[in-house]
Amino acid sequence: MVLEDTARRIRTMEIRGAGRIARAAAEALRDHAAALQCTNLEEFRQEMHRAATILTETRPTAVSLPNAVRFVISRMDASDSAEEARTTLMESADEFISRSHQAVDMIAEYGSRAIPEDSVIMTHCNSEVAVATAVKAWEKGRVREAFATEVRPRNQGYITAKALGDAGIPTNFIVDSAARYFMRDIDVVITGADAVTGAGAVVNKIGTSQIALAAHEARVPFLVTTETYKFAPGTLLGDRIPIEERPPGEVMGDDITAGMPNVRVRNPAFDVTPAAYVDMIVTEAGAIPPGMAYVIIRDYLGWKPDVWQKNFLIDHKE
Ligand code: RI2
Repeated sequence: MVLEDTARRIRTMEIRGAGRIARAAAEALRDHAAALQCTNLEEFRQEMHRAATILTETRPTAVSLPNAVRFVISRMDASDSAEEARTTLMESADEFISRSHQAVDMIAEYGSRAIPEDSVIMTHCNSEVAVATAVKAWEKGRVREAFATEVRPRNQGYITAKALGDAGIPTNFIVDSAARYFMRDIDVVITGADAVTGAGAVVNKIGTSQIALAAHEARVPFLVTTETYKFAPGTLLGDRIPIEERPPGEVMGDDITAGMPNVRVRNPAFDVTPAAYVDMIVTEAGAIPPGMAYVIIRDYLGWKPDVWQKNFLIDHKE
């Protein structure tokens, strides 16, 4: 029940944000394992793999989700009994959740140092780690003002504007299409990420790449804040990050579209910002140029070129 409920809440975006959905999935796997009345190891493993699939199929783009699920379930494969597998899995889930929280704090600290004194910052969508970085920089007296975009169609910018305002930061709330207009006033753009490819391209909320382009044109540094578990090992095998396209009803009411038979509403939730428009990626492993994405995948996601394959259960290095 907890499992299906978490899957539903991730799908409907009641739980959203790449880091939060990863932790919610880890928690759901842990609680599912705890509640499972099963003493047969093989049955236990099969059921947990089924649960993992239900969770990873909820949203296709955020790589944090499959990476979290793999982290949580991979270690149980070495267990000799269902009980051992259950304990290992539950410990792994707790470890993932605690490392994830620590990573946010570390990124906020490193990212805040990268923000110049007296900065006006701009952010897009609602990223836990980008907001944490902005607030940390504000507490250090490095931020003067913030701009938060609206983020049509789901309006996650409301959450960001409220969080920044509640932290005391004078915050300007703007429609997405005003980003370039205000870019001349901005000292640094900070966003989160749903996925980072081996080539250092950043997949994030739709509209991010336009803002990156405007920042590039205006010579404004573009910072991405992201935990290492949002890097995508599969991209080193040539896999592409699927871009989720959400229901048209999020953009335009079905009653309106019904009267426009030749109009098709498109609603991609994410876009890809090429590495060339990203100045720095701030992770818990340090602030790196996008060209070092491969190193993160190799050193933090257990990349083993000779054995890794699409469905191989990766594990974070100790
Ligand atoms: P954190 C969100 O996706 C946004 O694109 C945001 O930038 C990204 O996840 C990362 O969020 P959605 O779930 O992990 O709103 O930094 O579609 O919170």
